[in-house]
Parts: sequence; C-alpha cells; structure tokens
Amino acid sequence: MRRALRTALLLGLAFLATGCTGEAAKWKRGGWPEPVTDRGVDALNIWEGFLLASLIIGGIVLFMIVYASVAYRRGADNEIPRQVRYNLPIEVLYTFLPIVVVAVLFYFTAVTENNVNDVNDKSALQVQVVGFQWSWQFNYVDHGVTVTGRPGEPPVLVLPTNEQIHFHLTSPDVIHSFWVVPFLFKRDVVPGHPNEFEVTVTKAGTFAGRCTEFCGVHHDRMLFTVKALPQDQYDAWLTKAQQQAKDGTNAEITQYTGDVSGDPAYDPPSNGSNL
Ligand SMILES: [Cu+2]
Repeated sequence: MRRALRTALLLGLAFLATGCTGEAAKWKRGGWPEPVTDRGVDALNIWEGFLLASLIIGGIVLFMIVYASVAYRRGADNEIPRQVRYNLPIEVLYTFLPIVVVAVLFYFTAVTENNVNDVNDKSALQVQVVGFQWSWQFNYVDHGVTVTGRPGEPPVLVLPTNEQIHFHLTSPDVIHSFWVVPFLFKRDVVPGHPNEFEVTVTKAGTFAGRCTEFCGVHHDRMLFTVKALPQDQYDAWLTKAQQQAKDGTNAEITQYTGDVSGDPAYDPPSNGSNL
C-alpha cells in the first residue's frame, strides 16, 4: 500500500516536473488551447480555478462516501449499525459550506465577466463584423476597408497585435456566433441587436475562426481565419488593402461605405439556396 502510494507520488512529481510545455501544459489547462488574447487569459484562469475546485470538492465527497460505507458497514447479518440523526453541528456545516463555495465561485465569475465584457477603450481599433448566411464580412470602419468572404471562400480577418480592438457584431438574417478558437471567447451575432466586445491580441499568428451557432444548411461553411500581425506588418497590410479597395484588384476587398451603428449595407451573395 505504502509502496503504491510512493509510486503514485513520484509519477505525479515527474508529471509536474516536465514543465508547462506541449502536452503537459495542455493537461494543466484542462484541455483548452493556449489563449492568444488578454481576455483569453481571464477565461482560462476561471476555467482552471473551477476545474480545480470541482476536483477538490468531488474528491472530498467521494472520500466521505467511500469512508462512510466502509467504516460504518454492517458487521453481521443480524446487526443494525448505530442510528444517528439530528446532529446539529454537522447539519449547520453542510448548509454553510456549500453557500461559502457558491459565494466564492460567484465572486470570481462576476470579476471575470466584468473584465471580459469591459468595452471602454476609446482609442481601440473599430472593427465591424457582419455574420450572414453563410460567411463573414469584416469592416475596418475608420480605414475604409471591407473584407467579404463567400461560402467556401473563407475571409481573412487581419488584426494588429498589442492593440485594443473593439468588435461590433451585427447580422442581417439569423443568429450566428463569432468564435476565434484560441481567443477562448465567443459571442452571438444577433439580427436587430448589435453586440460588442473588446480584446487585445497578444500573440502573432494564424488562428481558426468559426460560426458557432447553427444557422442554416451551410452553417459549416462559415469559416474564417484570423491573422494577427505585429503593428508594422499590419500597417503595411492596411495600406495595401486600401489600395486594393480603390483599384478593385482583390475580389475579397472593397471600400467600406456603411455605418457601424446602422444596418450593414451588405447584400449577401445569392448561392441558390436559402433557409
Ligand atoms: Cu452562422
């Protein structure tokens, strides 16, 4: 028994000692991808905290069940174990403890939600996202550039790193949901109810984007890609995109004409099927 315990302990230590890279780090994150935004770190922290809390509480409950059923099992067929009821201190304890646990979890949830939902940066880059059946449009409203995807031709959302980005989400048809996988965040794109959120991308790279609300027969084609670039490379892309918007050399990029607070001035391309 003691040897088994020691082996388990050594294995656990060896697992922790492998550090926070690769597979081990993924286990430590409870299976989540590595966050690439400031808000993603908040989301990951609360996920890890809740996972740890549930493991500890689950472990304690399981231990008490197994302990009670072994330690207080019936000794002989004709014997009834000692019957105990109305133990006031224990009943107070298991009324009080869950309230404390819920209050602590509620507190961390509220703090994280406030951080993640904060949209007060006036200097943020304004990007309007239009989710439509069945692709995406990205409007760089202050820079006159519109990027439009088509079903089967996923658009690329180019973003600068280390700059706050304010997303405005609108839909002309049904409910979609904007999800960039390693942002660890998704938000619904609702017709008639513009949604918004802010985020700072902290890592350069190419990330998968999805519609994560079943929105019709071609929902699965509502893919997009996020390309996060360092500021100088983003500026170079923007200059080129503005030129392409003017001279029409890129089918995906046009000049932005709409207004971010109004309905998107966009007519979805007809592909012969509509729900
Ligand atoms: Cu959709």
